[in-house]
Amino acid sequence: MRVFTITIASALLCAGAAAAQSGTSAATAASSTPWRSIPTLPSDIDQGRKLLANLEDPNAKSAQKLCPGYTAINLRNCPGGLSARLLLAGANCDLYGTDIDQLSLRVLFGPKSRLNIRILPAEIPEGQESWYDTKEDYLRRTVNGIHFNPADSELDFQLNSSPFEFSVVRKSTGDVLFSTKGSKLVFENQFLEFRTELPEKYNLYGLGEVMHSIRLGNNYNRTIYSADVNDPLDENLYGSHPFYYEHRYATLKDGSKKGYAHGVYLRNLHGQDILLREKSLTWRTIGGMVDLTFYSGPTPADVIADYVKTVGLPAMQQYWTFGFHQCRWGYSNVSDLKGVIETYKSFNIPLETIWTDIDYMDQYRDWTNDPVTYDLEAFSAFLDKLHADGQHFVPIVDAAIYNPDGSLYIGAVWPGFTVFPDWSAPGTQDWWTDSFQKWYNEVEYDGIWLDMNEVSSFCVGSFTPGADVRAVNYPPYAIDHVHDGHDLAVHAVSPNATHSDGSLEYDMHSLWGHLETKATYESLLKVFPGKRPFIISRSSAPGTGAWAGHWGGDNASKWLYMALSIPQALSFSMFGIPMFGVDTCGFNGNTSMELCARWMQLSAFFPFYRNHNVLSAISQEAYRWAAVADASRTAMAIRYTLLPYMYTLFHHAHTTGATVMRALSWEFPNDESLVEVDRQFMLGPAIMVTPVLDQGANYTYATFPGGKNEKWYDWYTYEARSGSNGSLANLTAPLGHIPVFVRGGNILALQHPAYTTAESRKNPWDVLVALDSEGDAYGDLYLDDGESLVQEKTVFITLEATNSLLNVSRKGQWISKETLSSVIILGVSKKPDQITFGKEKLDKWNWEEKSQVLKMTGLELVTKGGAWSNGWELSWK
Ligand SMILES: *[C@@H]1O[C@H](CO)[C@@H](O)[C@H](O)[C@H]1NC(C)=O
Ligand SMILES: *[C@@H]1O[C@H](CO)[C@@H](O)[C@H](O)[C@H]1NC(C)=O
Ligand SMILES: *[C@@H]1O[C@H](CO)[C@@H](O)[C@H](O)[C@H]1NC(C)=O
Ligand SMILES: *[C@@H]1O[C@H](CO)[C@@H](O)[C@H](O)[C@H]1NC(C)=O
Ligand SMILES: *[C@@H]1O[C@H](CO)[C@@H](O)[C@H](O)[C@H]1NC(C)=O
Ligand SMILES: *[C@@H]1O[C@H](CO)[C@@H](O)[C@H](O)[C@H]1NC(C)=O
Ligand SMILES: *[C@@H]1O[C@H](CO)[C@@H](O)[C@H](O)[C@H]1NC(C)=O
Ligand SMILES: *[C@@H]1O[C@H](CO)[C@@H](O)[C@H](O)[C@H]1NC(C)=O
Ligand SMILES: CC(=O)N[C@H]1CO[C@H](CO)[C@@H](O)[C@@H]1O
Repeated sequence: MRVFTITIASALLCAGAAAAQSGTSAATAASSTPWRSIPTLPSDIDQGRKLLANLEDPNAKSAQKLCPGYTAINLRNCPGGLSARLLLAGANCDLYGTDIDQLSLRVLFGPKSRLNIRILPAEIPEGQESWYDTKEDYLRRTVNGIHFNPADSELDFQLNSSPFEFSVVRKSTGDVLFSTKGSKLVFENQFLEFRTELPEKYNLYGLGEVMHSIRLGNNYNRTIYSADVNDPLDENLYGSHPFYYEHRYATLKDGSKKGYAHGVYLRNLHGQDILLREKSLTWRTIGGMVDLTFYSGPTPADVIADYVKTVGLPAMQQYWTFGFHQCRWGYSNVSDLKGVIETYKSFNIPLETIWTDIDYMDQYRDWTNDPVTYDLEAFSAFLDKLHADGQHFVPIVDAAIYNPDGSLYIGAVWPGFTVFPDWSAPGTQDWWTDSFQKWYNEVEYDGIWLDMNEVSSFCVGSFTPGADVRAVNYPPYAIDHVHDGHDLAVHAVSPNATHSDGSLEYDMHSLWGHLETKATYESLLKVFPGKRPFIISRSSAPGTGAWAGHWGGDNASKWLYMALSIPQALSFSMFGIPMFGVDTCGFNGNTSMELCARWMQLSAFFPFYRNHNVLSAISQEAYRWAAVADASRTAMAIRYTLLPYMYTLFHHAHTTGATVMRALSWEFPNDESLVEVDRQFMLGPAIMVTPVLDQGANYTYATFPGGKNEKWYDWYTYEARSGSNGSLANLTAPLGHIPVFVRGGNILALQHPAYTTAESRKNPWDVLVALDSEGDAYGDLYLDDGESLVQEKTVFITLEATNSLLNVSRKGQWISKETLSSVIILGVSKKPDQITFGKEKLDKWNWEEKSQVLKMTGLELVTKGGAWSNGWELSWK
């Protein structure tokens, strides 16, 4: 084995640290630097080194051409799958690291939709385990199927021994889903490469976090490596999600199409490039092992739910978190906050939660309040009033911790010299929890916003030297990182920093935010015993959704970013982080009245709904322009009416991995015309949203999937239209109007909106039945106390309509006392003779021939004990 010597330039000073050292306060240093900017490094930093990413380097050597590949021997069946030994099939190429001579292959099946392939060095020298495999504690394993019989799987694994190649096949169709045929496996200590063939014009989705339209192209490069950067397009951002699904369409005998989707997850968070080419996908990482899991689907919804189950089902959120959140960088004191809250109220625009960015801190240090502008006593009084009004407060917490004595790992972030918690160290969790607990005694926050956790450092820092024979700051293969220049220490903790458990930052980098989120979740469980922690994190990894939501990061106040927020959200649906939203109206730069009005309406249909912007930009609260205020009130009224539906969708996400925001192609998996649709989306199965995304437009184009027999009802007018089968409809949408349609076949339990979510929960109910063309519909409703992690009582209500009968049944003990106000049934083609609720004949109803809407009111009288305290039947015959 060849040993790499590390020849890194001696410790670098960075602008931030130098300023702090020479006595300039950190605050000044920070405000004179653009927000989250990339520091200018000495120009000689890359001297003598390759400046180009390998992907951009025309002279980069090809591992496929130069490396020998492997031969498989000792192939044997073993419990739940098979195993083999792989031997290097020729002389070392040692191209981007040191070739590993012998590998072991383990294939595991089970349950029937999953197949896991693991390849790692046959012998791992002592102390090098963490180079290759990520601890189960940090990132869950996907398959534990030793008791599963591979014959029962929906997938087949096929292997060629010499050269070693493998394929994964869908048994039911014979379709080859993944095949390394014709390519070599390259396995070096700092480089992995494998390639699969793909069908022509493949439809592939996922592989984040990157800003892009939903469908990735057939000639496209993707890099995954967590980074602190301002949402540039097509570059690696804050989170790492090496998961994709592919959607294929088979033509059946009768000429119709049937969709089949499958998923692929690489459980390896090292920096990586993924090369999408006309008929292939090449995966390259700068370390780790091959740990691939295949999910057989066959629908995108099946694939995503299966993937999400393996990485961790999303956290159930508290009810209030679905209210509207206002934030900005630049709320400079408590009276600023009060002013915002009061103004929202005076404009009658619902405000659930006020957030603070780093303004509240004392010299930008975590868990502190500025003694003047956010004086603890005044702030406490402010929070008491806020809570008494049923509203909430969420502050930011940064990753870097101020380090006055400078004894530990040094970086520079807002406070100046900082240290970074090491999640592998034994005392870290207790200290973290203790810090949150002590702070809560002073500041009664309701949730936590985790920022800068990629983990970001404004300078190339110092370190605890680690014994490593790899070139970790300048790995031989340079990923196409958003921060140019090949040095992985730029704008981050240096990859040669050593963790307490002996692992190197190089192998752990993209897990930092994930582990911080987990630690924060544990802390909040102590601060709020028994309650669901509310956390929004910037960095994420597979499974972060089990503890937190995510926001889209530092976007810009541009129309393009509003449009891209939809594919961003859909990607995070795929990644199991449904609690997603973006900085509504835009973060960087000045928004405009029109953009903000459109955006406030669009985000009202995202699970996480927050307006936030940068210090230097103009204020953009919803009341700043009359048209934005109107647009916001309209959209919020719909959102709050739909809160019980949103909450029920989260219950399903939390228990089954179902998505909340959905691409049209997930709901209509056989319709090939939808493969690129990401300017429209669905909220659950019932609601389709088609926003205006272009400046100056007062109309928008919509596809109505499903063909002639599908029914779509306009949310506002109840007017019905059928599916347009691929062709686009031109919808009128002047400022203040966002087109929303209800898909026939769904029943929605709606609650009258109020100023806060708590007040909304006390309002009467309506039921909206949107019949399909057969006259059927289905819906459900989940209710509980809205905050407890473990619920004593819950209720699950099922609403089913068929043959002019609505049958409502309930399971569970939770009682909500609010009565039923009205039932509205859409698609009733003939006037009923009689309407009965249980055994009672109803008088207050109205049917309109033109609209085919049947409306019954005054139902409070027959539901005095609460709309859902008993099952009931309503018939219109
Ligand atoms: C670790 O990397 C830093 C730069 O990020 C460098 O200054 C330092 O010398 C390196 N340490 C070792 C032990 O290589
Ligand atoms: C992707 O990488 C290839 C090199 O493999 C390069 O030639 C091409 O320009 C890159 N494509 C894009 C869209 O950046
Ligand atoms: C709070 O900050 C604002 C500027 O954002 C300033 O105009 C106002 O005077 C400050 N109020 C107090 C009480 O400090
Ligand atoms: C935003 O608007 C303010 C006030 O009009 C102006 O001073 C500032 O230059 C604008 N910023 C940008 C980035 O246009
Ligand atoms: C859509 O139209 C095509 C022909 O234009 C037809 O073959 C197909 O069945 C239609 N799809 C639906 C869902 O109606
Ligand atoms: C859609 O309608 C708008 C007016 O509402 C019109 O300006 C536009 O040209 C229409 N688009 C098409 C393709 O007809
Ligand atoms: C749409 O905008 C056009 C041009 O700005 C205007 O003439 C038209 O009346 C508008 N239509 C609606 C429905 O607002
Ligand atoms: C109503 O639903 C319940 C639960 O599914 C079922 O037991 C009952 O038979 C249904 N009633 C009618 C009239 O369909
Ligand atoms: C495409 C685009 O507008 N990207 C911008 C995103 O925001 C950052 C920071 O404001 C800019 O640097 C990018 O140009």
